[in-house]
Amino acid sequence: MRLVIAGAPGSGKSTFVRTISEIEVIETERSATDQTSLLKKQTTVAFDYGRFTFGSSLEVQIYGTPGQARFNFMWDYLIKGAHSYIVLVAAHRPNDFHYARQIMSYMNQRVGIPMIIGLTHTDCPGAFSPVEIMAKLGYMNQKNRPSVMNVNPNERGSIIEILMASMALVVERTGSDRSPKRGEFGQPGQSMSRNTYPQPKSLFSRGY
Ligand SMILES: Nc1nc2c(ncn2[C@@H]2O[C@H](COP(=O)(O)OP(=O)(O)O)[C@@H](O)[C@H]2O)c(=O)[nH]1
Ligand SMILES: [Mg+2]
Repeated sequence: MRLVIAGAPGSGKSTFVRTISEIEVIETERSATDQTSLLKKQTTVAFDYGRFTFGSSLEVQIYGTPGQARFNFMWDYLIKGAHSYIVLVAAHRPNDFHYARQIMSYMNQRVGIPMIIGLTHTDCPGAFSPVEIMAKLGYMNQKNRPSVMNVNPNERGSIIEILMASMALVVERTGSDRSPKRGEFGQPGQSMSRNTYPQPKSLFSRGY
C-alpha cells in the first residue's frame, strides 16, 4: 500500500517517515532559503521515502511530500500513485490551518482516495482542540467530515495507530466498491467513490 503524508512545513512529515521506516529513509532535504527558513533550516524539496511492514505480508510505502506549494508538481505525482493519504496539521499553529485546507482541496481535486487528518504538536503550548481545528478547517458538521486523529510523529506507537486507521479506510472503501481479492487494495489514485464530505474551494490555481 502506498501512503502519502502531506502538510504544511513543520507539521511533522519528515519526522513521521523517519520514525516509522524500517529502511534507511531517503530524504531530499535542502537548506531553506525562503520564509520557511524562519521555521527550520532544512526543507524537503522532492519527497521523503520510507517503508514499514505489518506482519510479514503487508508493506506500506510511505511518501512524505514537500510542504511548500511551489513544489506541488511533486504532490501531484505522489498522490496519483497513492492508495490513501494523511494530512498533518500542527495543532498549535492556527496560521497554518488555512494552508492545510488548501492542501486537502488540492488532493481531493485529483484523487478520490481515503484521507485522515493527523493532528500533530497536540502536546505543545497553545494547541487547539480537535473540535476547534475541524471548525477552522471548515468542517462544521460533525457527522459529515473526514476522519481526524492525534498523531505524534516522534512516537512509533502513535504512527502505527494512524497507519492502521488509514489501512482500515482503504479496505472499507475497496470493499464497498466491489469484492476485493484477498490482499488486494485496488488501483491507486483514481479508485472508488470520491470523498463525500464538503471540500473547500479550489486553490493554487497559479503561482501560489
Ligand atoms: N512536540 C512535538 N514535536 C513535533 C511533533 N511533530 C513534529 N514535531 C517536531 O517538529 C519539527 C518539524 O518536523 P518535520 O518532520 O521536519 O516537519 P516537516 O516540515 O513536515 O517535514 C521536528 O523538530 C519534529 O520533531 C509533535 O507532535 N510534538
Ligand atoms: Mg520535511
